[in-house]
Amino acid sequence: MERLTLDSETWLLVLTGAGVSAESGVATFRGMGGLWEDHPVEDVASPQGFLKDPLLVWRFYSERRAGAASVAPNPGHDALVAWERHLGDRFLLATQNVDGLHGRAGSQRVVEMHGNLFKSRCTSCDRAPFSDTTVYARGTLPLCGQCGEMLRPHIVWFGEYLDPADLERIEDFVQAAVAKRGKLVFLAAGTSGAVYPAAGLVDRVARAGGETWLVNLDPSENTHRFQHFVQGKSGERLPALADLR
Ligand code: BJW
Ligand code: ZN
Repeated sequence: MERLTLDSETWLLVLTGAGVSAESGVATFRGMGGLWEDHPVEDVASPQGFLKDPLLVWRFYSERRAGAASVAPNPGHDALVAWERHLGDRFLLATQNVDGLHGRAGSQRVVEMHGNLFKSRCTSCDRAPFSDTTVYARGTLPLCGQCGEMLRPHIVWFGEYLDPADLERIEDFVQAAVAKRGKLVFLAAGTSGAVYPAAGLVDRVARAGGETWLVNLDPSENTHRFQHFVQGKSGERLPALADLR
């Protein structure tokens, strides 16, 4: 297997997707076959779907809260923690996962691009997103304690903008690596490369002159845009991939 050297010149940007949590027992997104209980995923993960049937959407997210609370990080998550300890501020983890497993494993420099399953926010007032682990009973519509309007999961749905501050943090990292003349490396793991803007990060780093790696079970939609492809399970491949110097 090819190995990735992480030395004192390396600036490493990692992007993770659902595949990294698969070995923890969290269903991958496209692994659900694009359906949840016969509903197209776009119906339960879009603002239109929420307006149409908020109870259905809350049932979907409550079920996923219940599922994600009972799982634990796997060796893939742990490997990323070790790399971060080695590289410090020359490491950044951008995750599309909303399950919070990277934080639970011990990762600290994490950008949760698509939000967090264990947070909610108000659909109406200026109350900040807050921690919410509640698994709401079927038929319960949670309301804001401040204004009485509906709460919603703190998740980035299809057609919604990612938090510009999150995208800026990723862009700042790339620019800092270039400015410091570091060796910029991008590694994506466990992601189908189908959803933007995350799927475009490989091109951003390539344009900046960085080296690009993909660790994935199957070839992804954008495999050809990576210089190195390591096929396999992230829980097995990541712990063996890096040479820490
Ligand atoms: C393993 C493994 C193991 C298995 N080890 N590997 C540019 C071009 C075209 C379209 C767009 C574009 N820019 C924006 C869009 C629209 C849209 C989009 O990308 N659509 C595409 C489907 C074409 N993007 C958006 O709407 C984004 N918003 C935005 O850009 O706003 C501005 C804008 C709006 C409209 C138009 C234009 C601009 C928001 C995207 C939000 C995504 N949200 C979701 C759902 C909510 C979260 C939730 O409920 O969980 O986030 S979608 C879903 O996909 C989820 C995931 O985070 C995301 C990515 O999925 P991921 O992680 O890649 O998982 P899978 O299941 O797809 O793949 C798993 C992979 O792992 C597989 O390859 C397996 O082989 C592998 N695997 N086991 C290693 N053990
Ligand atoms: Zn409110």
